[in-house]
Amino acid sequence: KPIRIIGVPSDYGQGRRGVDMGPSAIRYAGLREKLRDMGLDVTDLGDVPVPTPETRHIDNEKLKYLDEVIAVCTALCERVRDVVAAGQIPLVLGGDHSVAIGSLAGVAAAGKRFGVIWFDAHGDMNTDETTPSGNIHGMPLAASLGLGHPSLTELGGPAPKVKAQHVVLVGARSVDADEARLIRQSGITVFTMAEIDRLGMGTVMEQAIRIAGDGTDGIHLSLDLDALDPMFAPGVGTPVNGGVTYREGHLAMELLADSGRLLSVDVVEVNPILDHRNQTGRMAVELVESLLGKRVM
Ligand code: DIR
Ligand code: MN
Ligand code: MN
Ligand code: MN
Repeated sequence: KPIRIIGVPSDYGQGRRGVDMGPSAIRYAGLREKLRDMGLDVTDLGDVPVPTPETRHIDNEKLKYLDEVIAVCTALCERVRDVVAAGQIPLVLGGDHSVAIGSLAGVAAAGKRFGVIWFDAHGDMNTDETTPSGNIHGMPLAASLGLGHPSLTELGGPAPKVKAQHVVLVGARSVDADEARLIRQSGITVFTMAEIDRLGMGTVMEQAIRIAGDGTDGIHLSLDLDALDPMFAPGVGTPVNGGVTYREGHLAMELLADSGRLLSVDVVEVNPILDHRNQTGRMAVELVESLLGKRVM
C-alpha cells in the first residue's frame, strides 16, 4: 500500500518544548528517501498546522492545553481519515503522544474496525481524574477507549474508537497507581517488560498481532520511542530505564510487517533537543523501515 507521511509538530500534550521538532528530526534522518529506496510509494503530505505555544496559556491544570490539543487532533483526524479511506497507510510523525487521539479517531472515521498495538514505556491510560501531571500525552490510550473527558473521547466521532479486546500495550514499565487500576479494569492486554523478558519479544508480538488483528480490518501501531531503552532512544521527554532493546525493537517491527495487517502508524515523542546527534530520529527511521518490510536479504 502507498505510504502518506503526516507531520504533527505539537508539544501541547506534555511539559517540555522539543517534541514539536520531532517531525523535522525524523525527516532529517532520511525517512522518505529510505522508504523510496525500498521501492515504496511514499508521499510527504506536510504538517498539520499547530499554533506556537508561547502565544497560548493553560486554562485547566488537569487537562493542560486542552483546546490546542483538540484543534490539532481534529485537523489530524481529518487527514488520517482521508488517507485511510483512499486505501493508503498514514505514517503520522509526532509530536507528543496526544496526537494519537487524532490518528485513532481518523482511522475510526474512515469506517475501520481496528486493533491497536501501543508500544510505550508508559500506560497512557490516565484520565483527567487520575492524571498526576495534567499532561494529555498520558491520556491518549484511555481517550481512544472512551475513558476520560468527552471532548477527547468523542473527538472526530463517537466513543470508543477501539475496543479493549483488540488493544495491546507492549513495553510498559512506568505506570501511575490510579492508572494501573484503570488499565486492569479496562480489559486491554498488557505485556510489561517483565513479560517480554520471560516470553521473548517473538512470542509477545505473535500474541499481540493475534489480539489486535483477529476480527478486525487491521492494526494501528502507535510507537512511542520511549518504549525503547534510553541507550537506543535517548531523545525522548520521559526516558525510563530497562526498555526494549535495539534487536527486540526491530524484531517486533518485522513480525508486524510479516503479518500484513498494518493499517496506520504513529511515531511519537522524539525530542531532538534532548537527543545525541539525532540518534533517536535515526532509530525511528530504522524501525519504520523494518515495519514496512526492509530485510537483510
Ligand atoms: C505520566 C507520564 N504517566 C503522566 N506519561 C507519559 O504524566 O500521565 N510519558 N506518557 O511519556
Ligand atoms: Mn485559553
Ligand atoms: Mn506514550
Ligand atoms: Mn511514553
